[in-house]
Amino acid sequence: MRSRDSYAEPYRIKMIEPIRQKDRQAREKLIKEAYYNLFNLKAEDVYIDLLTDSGTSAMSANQWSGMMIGDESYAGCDNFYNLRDAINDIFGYSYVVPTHQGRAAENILMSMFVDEKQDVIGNMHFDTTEGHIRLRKANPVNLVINEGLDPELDHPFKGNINLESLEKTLQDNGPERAPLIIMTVTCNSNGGQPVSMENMREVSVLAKKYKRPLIIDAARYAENCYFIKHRESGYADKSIRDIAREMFSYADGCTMSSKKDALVNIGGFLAFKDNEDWYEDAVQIQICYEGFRTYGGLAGRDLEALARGLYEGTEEDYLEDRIGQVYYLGGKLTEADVPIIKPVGGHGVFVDAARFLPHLPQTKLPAQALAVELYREAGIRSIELGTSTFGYTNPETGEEVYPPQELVRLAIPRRAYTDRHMDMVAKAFEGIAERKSNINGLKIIYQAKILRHFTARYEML
Ligand code: P70
Repeated sequence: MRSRDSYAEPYRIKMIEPIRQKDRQAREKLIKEAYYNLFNLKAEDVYIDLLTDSGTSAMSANQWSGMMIGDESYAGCDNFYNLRDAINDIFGYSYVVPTHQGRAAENILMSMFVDEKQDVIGNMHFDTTEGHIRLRKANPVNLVINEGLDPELDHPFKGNINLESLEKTLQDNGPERAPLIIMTVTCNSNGGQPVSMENMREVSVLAKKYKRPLIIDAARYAENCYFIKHRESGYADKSIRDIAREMFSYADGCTMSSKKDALVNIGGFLAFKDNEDWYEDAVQIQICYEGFRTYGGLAGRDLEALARGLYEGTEEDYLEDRIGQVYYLGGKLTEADVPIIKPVGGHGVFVDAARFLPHLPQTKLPAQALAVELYREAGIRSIELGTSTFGYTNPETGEEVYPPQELVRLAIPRRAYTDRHMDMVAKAFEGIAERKSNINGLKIIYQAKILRHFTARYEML
C-alpha cells in the first residue's frame, strides 16, 4: 500500500452537503430522547455519520448522468441489460436477479435453499443474513478461523473459514442438514477482514466434493480483492478485475448489497453463474416480493447507477484512496492508544470496547456505551457490534447469550468525508479516554425478537 501522503484523492468535489455539530447540551438531550439508540437520531443531529458505509457513498458525475437515462419501462428496460452485462463482465455470472437491496437477495436465496432446523454454514454471516436464517427457523453456523476472533492478532486473512471444521460439518451434516455454504467477503462481523483466494479455492473444492452450493456475499468484494492483491503472493501484478473474476469463478453464485462496493445509495442483486433452474426459481420469489425480473424493486435509473458503480468500485486508484483513508483513521486511533482490531479492515475501523472500557462487563453493554459516548462527546454516530447486535435471549431457556466480541464500528462512507473529518473522530476518542472510568454502561429496557439492535431502547446505569 502506498503511503497516504504520496497522493491525494483521485477526484475533486463538485457538490457539497453542509453538516453541523450541535452543542454538547443539545447532544445530551437528543441521545436521551433517542433512548440511547443511535438509530433513533435524526441525521441532521449527527456531525460525522459513521453508522454505516452502506448506501452512504457519494456517486460520481458518471453515475449521476446515468440516472438521467433511466428507462422506466416495466419490462425489459435498457438499464437492466447494462447491469446484466456489467455483472457478467466483472463476476462472470450469467443470471442476474435485481433486488431493492442486499437483504432482499438473501431472502430469495434462503427461501430457495433453507428449511427449518438446517444449518447454514459460513465464515461469519452478517446480522441480516443471520436474521434471514433464523426467520426460516434454521441455524447460522460460523466457522471463521480462530485467528479471526482474536482482535490483537495481526493476520492477513482473518475472514478465512476453518477448512477442517467446514469439512467435518459437511461430513456430519448431510445435504438435508446443511444445504448451503456462504462466504462473506470481506467479513463484516469481525472487522471487514478479507478472505484469501487460496481459502476460497479450497472451500470450492469441498463444496464440490460434498455437492453443496457455494454462494459469495459480495457486499465488499472489491475491497477484498484489493487485500488479495496486496497481501497474497502471486497477485501483486494482477488487476482487481482479474482477481474478482478468479474469486467468483470458485462459487456458484452471489448475493450483493450494492450499497457498499458498487457505490450506489440503493440496490442489490442475486446472481448465478450458470444454473438456469435456480434462476427461474429465484425469479418466482423475486416477482412476489421485489418486482418483475428486469427491475426487481429498483427504478431504471437505479439500475444504471449500479451498472456504472460496479465498474468504478474496481478502479485501482479509487480503492487505494478508499482503503488508505480507513488505514489513516486506524493509525490516528492507534497513536491515541485506542485499542482497535488489527489489521484494519476494508470499510471501517473497529474499536475493541471490551479493552477500551475494561471495567464494564458484557452485561453492561460496553460497546453500546462507547457508541453513546462518541455521540455525546462530538456528535459522531457509529454502530455497536456487540451484545446488542449479536447477543440474544435464548427462547427456550430465557438465558442471555453473549457474543465473543464487544466492538464499535466506525464505518467510513466512500468518497464522502475527508481526512480532516477522520482527525475529528480521533480527537473525540482522546476526549472520551480522559473520563472513561466514569462510564457506567447501559441496560436494555425494550427489545424486539429479531434484529433487536435496530429498535432496542436503553437506560443509562
Ligand atoms: C452494514 C450494512 C449490510 C450487509 C452486509 C453484508 C456483508 C449483507 C448486507 C445486507 C447493514 C447495516 C447494519 C446496521 C446499520 C446500518 C446498516 N450491511 N451482507 O452497515 O445488505 O443492507 O443492502 O440489505 O454488510 O454493514 P442491505
